[in-house]
Amino acid sequence: MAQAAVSVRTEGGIATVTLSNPPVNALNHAIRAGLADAIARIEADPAIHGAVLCGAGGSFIAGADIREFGQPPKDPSLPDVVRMLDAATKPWVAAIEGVALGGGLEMALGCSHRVAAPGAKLGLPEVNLGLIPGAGGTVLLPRLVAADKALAMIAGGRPVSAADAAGMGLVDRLAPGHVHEAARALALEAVAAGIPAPLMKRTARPPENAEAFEAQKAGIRKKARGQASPIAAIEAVERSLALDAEDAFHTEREAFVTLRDSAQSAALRHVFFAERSVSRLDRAEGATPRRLDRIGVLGGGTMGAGIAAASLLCGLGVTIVERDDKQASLAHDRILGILDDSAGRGLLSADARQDAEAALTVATDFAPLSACDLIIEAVFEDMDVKKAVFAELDAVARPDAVFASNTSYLDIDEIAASTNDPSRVIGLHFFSPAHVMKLLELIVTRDAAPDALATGFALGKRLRKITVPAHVCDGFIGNRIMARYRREADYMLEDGALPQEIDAAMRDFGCPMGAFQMADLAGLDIGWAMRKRQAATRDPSERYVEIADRICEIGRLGRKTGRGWYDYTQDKAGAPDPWVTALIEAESTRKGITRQRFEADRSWTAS
Ligand code: 3H9
Repeated sequence: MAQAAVSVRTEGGIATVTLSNPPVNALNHAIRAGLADAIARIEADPAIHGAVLCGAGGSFIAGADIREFGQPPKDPSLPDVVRMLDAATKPWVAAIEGVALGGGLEMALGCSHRVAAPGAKLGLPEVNLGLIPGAGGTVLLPRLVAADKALAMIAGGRPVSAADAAGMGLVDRLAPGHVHEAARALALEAVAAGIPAPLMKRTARPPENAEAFEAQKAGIRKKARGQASPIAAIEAVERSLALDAEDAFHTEREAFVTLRDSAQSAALRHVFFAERSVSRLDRAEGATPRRLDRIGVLGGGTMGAGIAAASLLCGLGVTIVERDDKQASLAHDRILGILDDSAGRGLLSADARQDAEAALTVATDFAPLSACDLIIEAVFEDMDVKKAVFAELDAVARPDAVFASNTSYLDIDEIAASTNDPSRVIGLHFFSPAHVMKLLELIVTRDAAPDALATGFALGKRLRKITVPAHVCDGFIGNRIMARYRREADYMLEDGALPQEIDAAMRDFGCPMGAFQMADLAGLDIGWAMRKRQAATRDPSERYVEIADRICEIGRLGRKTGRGWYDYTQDKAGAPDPWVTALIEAESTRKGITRQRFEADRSWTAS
């Protein structure tokens, strides 16, 4: 029988209120109504002295039910329920395990106390959906923790660990054992000791360092790149500090509703569901992924090293194979460079950095790959080279190991057919830099076994990537989209624009980098090889821009060679290069094109 949306069980004067809405206990109308009813009943019942609030299924609450946004509102609203909790005269202890996100954390803030399991994550990720918290998060959090900590959570959207939450005072107690029991014990203590003043009756806590707080806000504004919600988050926290709680609560709600009804939030909510619906494939449905502890990577160039680092960063063991000692040493340095960079950015603790290095094996022969569960080749983009590599793999790999090709364009069915067992061959197409980019294309080969495909999805999940299945075809999905988009950018080059102008317009629009910067980062050789392959079948009447080929022909292959569309020899970020400008202008002249001026279109900023 399905569990009720809200169930209440009372023992020894303490009620345990459990919310259930699988899979993540999103706060839909049934939950809100049931909880409002439970709060009122508990307030009125003299036999109940306190309550524990928990989520069913091993996790607290992932937030408001995003599917309900855009539908006519139904009372009680989430802010109403949070206010009821905040005003309760009896102790309410939130028992947090799994996640307490968005409206889920706001519920926990409404409670008088919070207990968290060590693995729990607490956050206000609304900003990622183009929103700010709308049930009191911007009012209650800065009344519990220092304003700079609150702003980081509200405008950054990234959840914090239970330990960090305890450190800042967001969580009263960590519960290494049974979180519900620990919450119950705290509720009993609070019955005796009394509860603290409701957050709505408190004043906001100033930042620990006023100057650093201003710098923090400036950093958030700079990173927002046209997105409205981080700016709205700063404004909401500023109002929370300046106004009394009641006024701040009302203005937060108004700002939330404006953002909720905006095109940006609608688009980001669409992306949220699209990213989840895309990682599905009937052929892998119900299949159990194979073991995934150690990944083999063939080739330690930009891509291979990136894949290895991405895997190490997510706790997997990695064996990387290069053709000789010199290349192996370069691959090793590249991987450690990425780990150090991640540690430097605070994404990896010193201990985790050491563990990751210890989990790395670098080899110059295939024998150590026999210990790997999944082996990804990232060698030179050439069919014969890839087939030779897979033939060698057949001889050393375990029979249940999955083989994956990271090819960008080659026919993986043909590669698979050259192996002893094509059912274990899939494609895993990473995007550069592989430890950063979230997209992973899972190429569904003709004969792939369902559990080999499920293993590909499992790896994507482990690496925290969005795994998109694609069938075997030239360029799969991402690169086919890229090819069209680059074609238009190349036409613009010949017609009058310069790479730095196009890239600047794209960055202004909100892209992290422009098309030419991105090409330099990924390396220009793969696209060049693809264009050479397509040359024989290209329609001669189709417009073809040769500028990129001219650049590659003299060995400018992007960042890795110091020069590409930009010059990286003096400026690490890449400087516009007069040589490239002269080449582009010469190509326009050669084709008899009168160069025109392009302006960045800023009309989109108005919507
Ligand atoms: C908010 O709270 C606003 C308030 O401040 C104010 C309101 C007035 N709603 O990601 P997964 C679904 S805004 C509805 O694959 P995981 C998801 O679509 C909200 N559905 O699992 C998927 O469905 P399906 C603030 C949701 O284990 C299934 O659950 N909260 C919601 O990798 C499993 O999800 C957030 O932004 C939701 N809120 O990750 C948190 N959340 O199976 C958003 C999930 O049909 N959620 N679903 O495809 C997450 O970050 C992750 O889903 C979570 C689990 C970490 C919870």
